[in-house]
Amino acid sequence: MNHEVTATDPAAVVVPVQRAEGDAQSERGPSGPLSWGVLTWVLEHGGVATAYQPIIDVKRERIVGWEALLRAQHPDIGAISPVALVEAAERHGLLDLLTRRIIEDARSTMVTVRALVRDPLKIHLNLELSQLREAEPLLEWLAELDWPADIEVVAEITERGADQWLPRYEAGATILTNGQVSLAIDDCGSGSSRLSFISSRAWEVVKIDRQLLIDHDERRIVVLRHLVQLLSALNAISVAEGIETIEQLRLVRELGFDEAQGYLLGMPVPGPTMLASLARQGLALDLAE
Ligand code: G
Ligand code: MN
Repeated sequence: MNHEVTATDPAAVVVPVQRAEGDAQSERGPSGPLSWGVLTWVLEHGGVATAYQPIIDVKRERIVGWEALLRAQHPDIGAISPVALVEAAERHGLLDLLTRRIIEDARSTMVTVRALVRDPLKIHLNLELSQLREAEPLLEWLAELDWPADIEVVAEITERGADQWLPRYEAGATILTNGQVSLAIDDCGSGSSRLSFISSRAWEVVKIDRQLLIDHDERRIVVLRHLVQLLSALNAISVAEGIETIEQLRLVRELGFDEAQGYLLGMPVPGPTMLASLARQGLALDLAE
């Protein structure tokens, strides 16, 4: 009865390693802000989808969960950058609607995952810092949402562009943690990130931005090593983002990161593809009764 998501070599853990064209969406997109017309078209005509990228436990070499990622497509434009779509949705007051769509997709996908796999698993969702507000209906809804047993919900909050952790963010975070939703710092170490963010609250997870793992020299490695130790001392799970090479994976393992994510370990794929991949690993034989 093998229901575990295992692999001897994490480089072989899941899906193909090459930079598949299927993820070009995370990087391409029109330049300049998206128009209202494009935004409403993708929302109304099924142009928005959710992709799932595996997160790997570095020591046990197993999938521990997935990050649900926004993907969007328009017939004239092609793939739309999620960053541009989120920006436009926020500008037009439609970000909560977009977020709900992704979370609903993630919830129904995890219902099927639970029918295939018995292990405790995590689902990571993304929220903008601006969505953390006191008495925020989206947060209340998420905190009360019913998930399958043993699915931990982790809300990733990007610290990109944030100045400091404000009381209103804490109020929103408390709604989530009261509903057993864990909180993660996303893109930690990117751009103008602040160390004060890390110490602002008891983050369950901190995801280290992929920039920190590119072009790592001796000094950078010292910083990363101490960062991992710092996170461990704070009881936060450390996740290395954007692992694309075996060399980066070796480094991440050597530095003692808890978890890792990146094209090497698994591309973001549509829900049905992710579920088919789980089923192909024989997991369908271990259906929960
Ligand atoms: O901000 P956040 O970390 O949530 O963004 C995740 C984005 O990074 C997604 O769009 C995803 O497709 C992309 N991504 C995931 N893994 C990799 C990787 O290994 N390399 C690069 N360049 N991008 C990645
Ligand atoms: Mn994220």
